[in-house]
Amino acid sequence: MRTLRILLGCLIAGLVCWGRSHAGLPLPSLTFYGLFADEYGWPYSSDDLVEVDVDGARILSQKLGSANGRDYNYVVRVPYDSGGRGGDYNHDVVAPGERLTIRLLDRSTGKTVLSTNFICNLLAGSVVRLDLSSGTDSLQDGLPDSLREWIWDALGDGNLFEPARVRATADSDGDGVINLDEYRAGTDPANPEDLLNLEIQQVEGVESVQLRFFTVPGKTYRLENAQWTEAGVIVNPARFASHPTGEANLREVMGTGRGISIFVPTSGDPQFLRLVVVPRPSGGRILP
Ligand SMILES: [Ca+2]
Ligand SMILES: [Ca+2]
Repeated sequence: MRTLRILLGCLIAGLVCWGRSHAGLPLPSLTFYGLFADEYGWPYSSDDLVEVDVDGARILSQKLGSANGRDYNYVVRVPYDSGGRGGDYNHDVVAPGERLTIRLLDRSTGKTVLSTNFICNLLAGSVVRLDLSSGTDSLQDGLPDSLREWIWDALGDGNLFEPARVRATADSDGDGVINLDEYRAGTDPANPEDLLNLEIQQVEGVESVQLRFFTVPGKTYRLENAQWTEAGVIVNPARFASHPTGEANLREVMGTGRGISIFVPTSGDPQFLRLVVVPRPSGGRILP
């Protein structure tokens, strides 16, 4: 009898929750993930909160994750249904046509740091990447104004800062890499000692070259090789190994905040290789 009561209790609780949570037909959840970064491009700390609102009502709040070893620091799964609400509907889920807000909340101040909202008309089960940065770009050349000010404070002539004094295409610290490329690579555009630099050396006794470079957490690196053909230059992803004698079956490596070595087999023919920081999509994108 006691077991039956418990079962009945669970069943009734389940029915109550069902009635309150879903007004329409439950659909596969929506998944949102991406990187919340500050005005300098650095991921926010894991003490902050990711929150989701539907038409202004909070439905979800969770701690921000860590970007260590990966290029995103949050993943939220939002319950989805087909809509068609009744009078007892509350916003525990999102339905097509409702406004969805995703924001980053500073836990210590309770203030919203970053926020985006949109009318939700996604396919059920969609996985969407949303990257948000707190930087403004008044010149619209890809460089956040705060980073321009950082460069100006470190290298300027003491006059008042104006965004137009530091442009994305300039190489302010003279290390050979323009400010925009340093921003994309996560290196300091005001420090000539900090840049994405590739050291190359032949591995003794093995038909392989070692490529060593310093990596930045949250960045993904890809190696590419160029081939000259009658139709022009063709650039393709190059495969590499994690050890001198390992199988070259890797295409990308994630930044760790430390130096990383990758190994490329040599065949005797000249190879033209370059290291690329994989560009992150701006705004949101729906993955297939
Ligand atoms: Ca530079
Ligand atoms: Ca630099």
